[in-house]
Amino acid sequence: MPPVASPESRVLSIDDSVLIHRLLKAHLRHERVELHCALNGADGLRMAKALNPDAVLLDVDMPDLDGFAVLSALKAEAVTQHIPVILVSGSCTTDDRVRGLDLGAVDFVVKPFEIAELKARVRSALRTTRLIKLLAQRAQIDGLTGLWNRTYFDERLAQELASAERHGDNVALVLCDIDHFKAVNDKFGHPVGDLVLEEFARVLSGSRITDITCRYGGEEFGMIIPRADAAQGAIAAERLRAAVERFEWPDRPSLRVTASFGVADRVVAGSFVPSEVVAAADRALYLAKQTGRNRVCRDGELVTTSLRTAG
Ligand code: GH3
Ligand code: MG
Ligand code: MG
Repeated sequence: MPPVASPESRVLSIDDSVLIHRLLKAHLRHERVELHCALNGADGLRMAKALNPDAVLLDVDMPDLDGFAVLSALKAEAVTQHIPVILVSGSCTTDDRVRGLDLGAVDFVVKPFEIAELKARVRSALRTTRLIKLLAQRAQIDGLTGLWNRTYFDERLAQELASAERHGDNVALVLCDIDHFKAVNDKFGHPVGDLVLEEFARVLSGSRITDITCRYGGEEFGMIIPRADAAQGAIAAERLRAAVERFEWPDRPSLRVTASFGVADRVVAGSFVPSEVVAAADRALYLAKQTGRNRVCRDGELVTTSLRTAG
């Protein structure tokens, strides 16, 4: 299941004044904020990229790289462009404020500042970040089941395969499709079909925490298992197949749901290309469907099947 966001926020202060850093450290101590400090623009940029802070407090008047230059650089990079930046300046001319806000700062504070006001502005910037993160996460979560969605699946599979290529690891992929699901909708109605999908997703996500379970689309699901081969993937798939088959559906004693599973890994697929690994797992899934459903197939052969449907 998608993770819950961490409660602690990271704030990066970029200021050439050690005094300002000391003041912030003292006053942000009780704000559930992890404060990081950089004494010049170049270090600040490096730290912003490495730390991915939730907000940046940026001094305008610094030697070498000034606050406006740092702000422009932060906004030009994909990894840092969404971090809200509060400019802190000794000058309060309208021109400076307009320039800062036009460059993408969310706020502008004039030195010497009231600490209570600065804290309120930091809290406001952090609320913006939390909202952006929440929206970004929602865009990757399937609304019905709460599992990761297809967008996330595609991104994550590409990442895991790239990482496997760098480290010489394997990656297993399990594709799973509910058997005769159209008949469940036809017999019990679409709302019951939806409940089955929700419950089915709960059974699937009961597997190990390192497995990445996604709704691939409709009544199809995908599970990415990093650093595992197809044989290990097939064991995980068989556990899920049996759990689904055993499941007693609340209030629907006549309902029986089964699913078919296809397993591959990047070695079997002979490729680190996501679409080729998906195609290999899909071929195995097709075989599971063709040979009777409610079974696990891998590398063009049947691995396991239910005692109830065997033969
Ligand atoms: P097979 O064993 O060959 O997979 O048969 P099937 O009936 O499961 O496959 P088919 O592709 O013919 O039908 C899939 C059905 O899944 C049709 C579609 O209406 C239903 N479905 C897809 N998404 C949803 C959903 O979000 N909710 C509900 N209730 N049904 C859905
Ligand atoms: Mg299907
Ligand atoms: Mg199906």
